[in-house]
Amino acid sequence: MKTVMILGGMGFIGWPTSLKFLSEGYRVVAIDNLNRGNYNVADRQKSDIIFEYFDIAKNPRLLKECFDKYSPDHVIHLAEQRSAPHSMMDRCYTVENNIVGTHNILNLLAGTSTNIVHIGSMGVYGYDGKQEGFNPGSIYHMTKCMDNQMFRYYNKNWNLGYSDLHQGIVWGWETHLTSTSNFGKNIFDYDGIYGTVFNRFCFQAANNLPLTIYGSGKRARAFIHLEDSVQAMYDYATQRKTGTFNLFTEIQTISELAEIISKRFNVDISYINNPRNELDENALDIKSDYKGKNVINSEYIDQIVHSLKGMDYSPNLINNSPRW
Ligand code: USQ
Repeated sequence: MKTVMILGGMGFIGWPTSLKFLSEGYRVVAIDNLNRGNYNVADRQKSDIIFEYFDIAKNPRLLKECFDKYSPDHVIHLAEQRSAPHSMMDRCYTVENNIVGTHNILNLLAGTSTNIVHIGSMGVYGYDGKQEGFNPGSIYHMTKCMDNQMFRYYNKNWNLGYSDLHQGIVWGWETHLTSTSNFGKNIFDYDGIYGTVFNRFCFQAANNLPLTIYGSGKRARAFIHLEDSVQAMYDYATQRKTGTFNLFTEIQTISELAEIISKRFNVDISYINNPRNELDENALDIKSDYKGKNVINSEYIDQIVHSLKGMDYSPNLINNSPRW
């Protein structure tokens, strides 16, 4: 039986990825520090997924013990602080967690045949329309640029097999595997720090709250559905494609998304002074290396909004983004 080690294996993308590999017959070892909460871990431990609870940035010794014990064929690396707003509130934590964590695993992979798949971010290019060179807009995106440099170096020196997948904004909630398993719901973030724009708009519509467009909303962004993101990680890991790849299925502007959802659910749009330091308008001429199957459409919007109705929330987390 082949083994995959999924760093961040309990998170929003990590949990569905763990279930995906399990469904494909892998022994799955999910390592997670649960820094986003203890989401259904008791239920999830009833699955055949092996759960190891520690922080890969702080415990390189435990990481080595796990690596020696399980001898993974593939490593999927999702164990990073993944919020751009949070990275501007705690720059040191984001750098220490993301850069040291990535290096700790690379240090173990040097000279082995285990390949690594890492989730990067389309934001490394800066969203000024081009994809030539890195131009990160947040400390979070800066760490993704530095990760990429480390993958290239380990590849050059030790012939490391790596797939650095610069993905667009991952939208959606459940995958077909999380929704049909008995191990509880996937994480869903609606707040202004961890919630991402499309998911936030769906949550706001479900609660009859105005949709929060920052600035004019004429910013174009790349999007990929969670199901496609998971499938892509599986494909790149098992096909051992080495290099840096861009993964998204569609490009939408924030205001287009808000208008579709606003009309469908008859909710207002609220234009808020942009808390972020980013271009107010942009066009994107960028290419994707992966074709996802799922696009944002009214069927998906209805499905997500309806399933979010009735979820408890804290009103003061709707507009809690830091300014930078
Ligand atoms: N935005 C709004 N209103 C909101 C929230 C966001 O107008 O209520 C705008 C932001 O100003 C930004 C855009 O929507 O222009 C996207 O923001 P986001 O919070 O959805 O996404 P972002 O901060 O870029 O980061 C997210 C994930 C990150 C991933 C990245 C992919 O948190 O982990 O890497 O998407 S990408 O955007 O392609 O870099």
